[in-house]
Amino acid sequence: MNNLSLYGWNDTLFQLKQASQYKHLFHGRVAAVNKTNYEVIAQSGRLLCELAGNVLYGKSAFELPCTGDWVIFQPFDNNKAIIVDILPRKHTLYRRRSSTISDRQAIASHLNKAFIVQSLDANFSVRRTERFMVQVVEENIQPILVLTKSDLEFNRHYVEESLKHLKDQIPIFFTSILSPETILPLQAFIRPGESIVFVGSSGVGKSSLINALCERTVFFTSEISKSSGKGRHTSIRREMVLMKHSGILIDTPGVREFGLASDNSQTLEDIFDVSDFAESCRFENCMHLEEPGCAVLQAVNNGLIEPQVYNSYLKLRKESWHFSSSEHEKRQRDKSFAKISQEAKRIKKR
Ligand SMILES: Nc1nc2c(ncn2[C@@H]2O[C@H](COP(=O)(O)OP(=O)(O)O)[C@@H](O)[C@H]2O)c(=O)[nH]1
Ligand SMILES: [Mg+2]
Ligand SMILES: [Zn+2]
Repeated sequence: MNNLSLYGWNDTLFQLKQASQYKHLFHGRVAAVNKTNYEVIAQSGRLLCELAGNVLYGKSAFELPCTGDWVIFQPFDNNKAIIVDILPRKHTLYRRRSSTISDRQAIASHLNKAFIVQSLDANFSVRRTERFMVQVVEENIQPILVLTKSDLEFNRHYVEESLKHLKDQIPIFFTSILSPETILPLQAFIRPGESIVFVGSSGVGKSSLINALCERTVFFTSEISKSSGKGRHTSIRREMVLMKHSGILIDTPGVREFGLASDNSQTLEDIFDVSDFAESCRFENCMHLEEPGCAVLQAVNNGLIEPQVYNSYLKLRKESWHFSSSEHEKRQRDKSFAKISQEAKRIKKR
């Protein structure tokens, strides 16, 4: 028997369930997504589930269950069930599906925190931290930067200097799986019932960190190849585990590219501290590019915003605009297509 409140079940979710036509059935949380089925943690245990037709065909790919989703199911056999409904998603981490312009891909949902994991060797990158932060903050998930392998040689001064424009917005932890005292503060930072997703490149130590936090081996870790310095891909799916009764940890395989699936310029202004200056721009709709009286440009010229930070802001803003306008266009297209097919049905009936 599982106590689902350990897995994050709460009153808000209970209320959401009441709105479903299937509210009299059981609920559970998706722990892993396999090629042809879903592993769901329910009160009765771990179930293998498939999707009911109405769920499968009534939705876009990004709306199908992802790890962390709460679902309602109809059991049909020992440990087997059919998912008939998905509770509305909150705090979901999306990314842009690679090699598409505006397709979202859901990574995990119902999240409280996101651990952005980077190793203190060659992997450390402020630009990548900013990119993850935009996507995480957009969904009101708290971002945390975890810098791993602190037992290796690294330049602490350089690391701290390059993060100084972010330090008020993201807690930073230095960890090493070789020193338990660096793991304890992170463990204490995770509150009971909270869900945390781990994101970052392959080989940075996400799975090792989860094992250290859980104080047991829940995930395989990879050996670093001596020639390339890179880890092999060992995690191939997103999977949720329970940390010693106090938090839900979701491992993800490293992605080579993390394209923004964001459509809110305010998030970007806030992360990059542009909003403080933007209030003083002469024009209310200032784009901070070359307008006269732009307080943001002035801050760049005065050295209050570093040029590389400003450039990073522009780059991510462009990407996010591109995504949201393409997504908007696609939605309009889908709408007019739905209209045409309805019209066609009506004509047929006549
Ligand atoms: N020196 C050192 N190596 C680590 C640390 N954490 C992980 N590693 C090693 O880094 C490699 C990749 O770790 P893994 O957890 O599989 O990375 P993942 O791909 O992000 O899940 C493994 O060989 C780990 O032993 C650390 O804190 N210090
Ligand atoms: Mg891994
Ligand atoms: Zn401006």
